[in-house]
Amino acid sequence: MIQLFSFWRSLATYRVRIALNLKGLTPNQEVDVNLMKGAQREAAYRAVNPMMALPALVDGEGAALFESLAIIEYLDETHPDPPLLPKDTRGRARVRGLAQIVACDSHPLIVPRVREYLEHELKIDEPARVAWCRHWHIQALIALEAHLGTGETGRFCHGDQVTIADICLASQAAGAKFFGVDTAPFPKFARIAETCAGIDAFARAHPLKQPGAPA
Ligand SMILES: N[C@@H](CCC(=O)N[C@@H](CS)C(=O)NCC(=O)O)C(=O)O
Repeated sequence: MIQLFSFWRSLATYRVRIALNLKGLTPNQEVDVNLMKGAQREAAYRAVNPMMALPALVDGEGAALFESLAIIEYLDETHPDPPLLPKDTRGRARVRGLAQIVACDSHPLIVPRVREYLEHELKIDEPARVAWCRHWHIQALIALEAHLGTGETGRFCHGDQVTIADICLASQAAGAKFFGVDTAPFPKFARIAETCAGIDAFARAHPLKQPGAPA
């Protein structure tokens, strides 16, 4: 029994949805937590994930798992085929590093709780908030593009197999669209994003394909 707490627009949930699809897993239940209505802060969800952030995943008995990268590595360990990390230690470090640029350095700066704090507590107006989000997106794109310029990059971020780095890259690409960031100046990033978009497991997981997403 797999239960996924999700919201169509959530980029972190998009990452987990891609991993589930790649592993051939379908949640038995998806629980919609409407981030636009602040449902992540209601007591019911706070009891599931005290960080009040999506996603969370319940697998069988026990408490919910939280943090997209931790959930994806859990899925990779419990369902090893296809593997989402390279076999070699250095390769795993590189893939995790690329993934963390997205999930730990860039994405946390643009999530609703940060944007809402900028708006309500610091009284920063909308154009400045948008500039903030775009700035942190672009910083990640600059770093990723440089890393993708090495010989370790192949059809995907690391060689020719999909890894967690590609899952995170896809979420960065979706976020760039949401925030109006042009990825054309980052051709290696854009090429891999396009390759991923052509894979069914990525395409089906896309935020705009989820229930509740705008047409
Ligand atoms: N580092 C977390 C990020 C979780 C996160 O911030 N998720 C966003 C949606 S993508 C969220 O639920 N935000 C709620 C909020 O900011 O109030 C992960 O990768 O799972």
